[in-house]
Amino acid sequence: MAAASRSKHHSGSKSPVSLIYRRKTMPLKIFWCVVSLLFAVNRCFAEDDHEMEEFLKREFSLSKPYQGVGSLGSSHWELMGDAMVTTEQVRLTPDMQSRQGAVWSRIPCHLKDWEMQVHFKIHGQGKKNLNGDGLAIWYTKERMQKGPVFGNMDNFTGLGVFVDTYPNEEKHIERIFPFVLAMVGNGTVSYDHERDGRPTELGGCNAMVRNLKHDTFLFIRYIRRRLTVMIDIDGQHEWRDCLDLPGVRLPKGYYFGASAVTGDLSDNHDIISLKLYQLTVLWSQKEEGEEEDEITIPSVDNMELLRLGQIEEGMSGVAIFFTVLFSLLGCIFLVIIGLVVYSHWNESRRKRFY
Ligand SMILES: [Ca+2]
Repeated sequence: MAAASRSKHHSGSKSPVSLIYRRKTMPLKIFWCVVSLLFAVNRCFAEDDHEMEEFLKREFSLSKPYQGVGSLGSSHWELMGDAMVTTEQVRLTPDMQSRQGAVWSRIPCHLKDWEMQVHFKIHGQGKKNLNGDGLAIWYTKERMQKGPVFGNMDNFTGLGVFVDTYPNEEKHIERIFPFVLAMVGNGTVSYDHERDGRPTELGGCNAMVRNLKHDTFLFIRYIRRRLTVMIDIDGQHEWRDCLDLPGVRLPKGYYFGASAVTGDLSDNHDIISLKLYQLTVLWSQKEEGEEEDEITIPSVDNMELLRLGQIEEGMSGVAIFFTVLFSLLGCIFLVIIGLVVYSHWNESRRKRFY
């Protein structure tokens, strides 16, 4: 199936925004190659500058005129909650209190390397910080679930990238909202809404995305287990770095989706398009070898938070050891007490006899 769809979408579907991004970074890369040549010869060649091509995958993309979106059986995308399709956008929530909506891909994605470009718009009547709550882009095992994480379920399995427009935590030092934040869940990690997800964040950046006249974009790239999030919100057609993290392990076969929620405060949360590009990159033999151990649970290298489950397992092992140890000591103590009492009783009995 993958080979067929690849050839089908090869023709003329290159990602213009990514090409701009690549052009911008290329001189910098050449500069660093020259610098690194002076210090370490193989650095330049070892870095990840593989030839890369990208192709739009229509089955995972959502764009005007949103043909058949939300209707039964005829679209690759399914709506839920308060989400609505108009000619201009998929409106996840209107600018009204207590709404939640989502749009989910019906097809699991088995691409190894991909890039998602999100054209979105957040706008409403609320003045600064009197609006909420934000929207989320998902790549998860679960789909079509209602819940508290920007309209999606908590304890999700996979990747969530959030555009959080309301600061729930009062004392946000050095953090300006709206804030873009990424999180990977393994099914047991909870999103802390009251703290705007800070305990579980992989990183992020502030992004003044509300009520803008120009187009706003979010870019999520997953390539050779490296997660990169960028934003284009200034109307300059330039990608700004938001997050760049290696060692992010996401299983294949998850679903793309977008969701949003409003509470006491509200906003229109609109998706204008979701464009998914397949990236064809060379993997080194070592990476290919690692890939053979199929990833089944999402994880992030060197991220203790996501290993809570494992730590707990380790702790319970230690706990079992101490429980056994103290039980044994307790038994020995009781035996000694018993012997002492018995010998005392024996002695007093002998005294009574004489
Ligand atoms: Ca928030």
